[in-house]
Amino acid sequence: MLRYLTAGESHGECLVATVEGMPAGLKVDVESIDRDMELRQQGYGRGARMKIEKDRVHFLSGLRSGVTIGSPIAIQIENKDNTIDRLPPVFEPRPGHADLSGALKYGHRDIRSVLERASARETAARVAVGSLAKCLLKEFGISVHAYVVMIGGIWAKMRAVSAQELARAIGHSLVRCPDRAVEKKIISAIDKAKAQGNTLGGAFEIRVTGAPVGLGSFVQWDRKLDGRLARALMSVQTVKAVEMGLGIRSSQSLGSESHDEIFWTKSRGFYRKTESAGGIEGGMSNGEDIVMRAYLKPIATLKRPLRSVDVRTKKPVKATYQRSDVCTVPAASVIGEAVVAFEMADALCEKIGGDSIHEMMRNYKGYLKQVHEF
Ligand code: EPS
Repeated sequence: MLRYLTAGESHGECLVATVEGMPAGLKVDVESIDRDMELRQQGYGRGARMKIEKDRVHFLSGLRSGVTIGSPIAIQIENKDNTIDRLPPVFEPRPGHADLSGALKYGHRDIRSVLERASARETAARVAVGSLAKCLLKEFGISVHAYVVMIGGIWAKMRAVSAQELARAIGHSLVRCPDRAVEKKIISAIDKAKAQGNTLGGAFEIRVTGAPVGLGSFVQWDRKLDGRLARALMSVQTVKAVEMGLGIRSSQSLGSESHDEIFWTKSRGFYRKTESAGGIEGGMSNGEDIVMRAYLKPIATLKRPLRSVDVRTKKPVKATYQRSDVCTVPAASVIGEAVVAFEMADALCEKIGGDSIHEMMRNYKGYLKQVHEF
């Protein structure tokens, strides 16, 4: 089993993550992890904090000469803005943020003790962990790509392209959207929201390629792969809905239009020509691409704040504002990619087991042979 925890406050000393269960013998591509860290900081619509930070991973344990040894891996990310003890208290909760429920739950009169941990800065640690998981997936030919499909109600037109082409298109986009034609419209929508002191949400899609059939299981609710992926995505700050495949459209269609018919050829084995299920049936990967979408609300910190109540005086006030991003959908897609990569790596470890890459690879080849000879 692969598992991880993160710790750290937005303006504390640093963020840390501990990962357990990573097999021995995995060469960790620190450069690619740092590239993901950098990507999480980017995207049109990011705010002033991202100009201060330069997120990079520092491995504290679990590696020797850049290779995993099977022991827990600890990762640290420095906070340059580590002013937590000098920052003013906050008494005006933001509608849509963790502020009020967190303050009531933990008995914090000063909301800063909530917002410091609830902040999406925590996702830097999750990207580090997910990007590490991508190194493992890569060994088995599995890749995960996330890209923006909508911001502020402006939808991209998606067409089927190869994973490499997709990665190239996203790399060239300021909003990580493969449809260059809508990019300008999205950018002016972000500019408009910014000028109005507002924020924008949106949606991103994630595509996993190369996953073998049979990850996850139908036999118990908490082993279902779609449930695990949805939980991971839903736990990302601002995500308010998750869709597997064409889940929403299917709910409005006939059964005959909603399912992916099954075909077989000697070279491909079993396959589907459509993607309604998003590559998961009965809580298991079916060997096709896994496709899902996450929908994000606009972030809750508004320059033109909404109405709130002072937690001390109970009098009406405007919600707190110090600084904020206007749109974090491109950054959230990087985070979504990371959390999905981690769940896929966990499901892979569960299926083929092993304490070392060598052992996992042997099991993997045996399993693929079994599937091929079915
Ligand atoms: C973030 C750091 C935060 C915010 C943002 C995400 O920095 P600060 O609070 O110092 O400006 O930019 O946090 C939120 C969107 C939020 O709701 O808390 C980061 O590193 O991603």
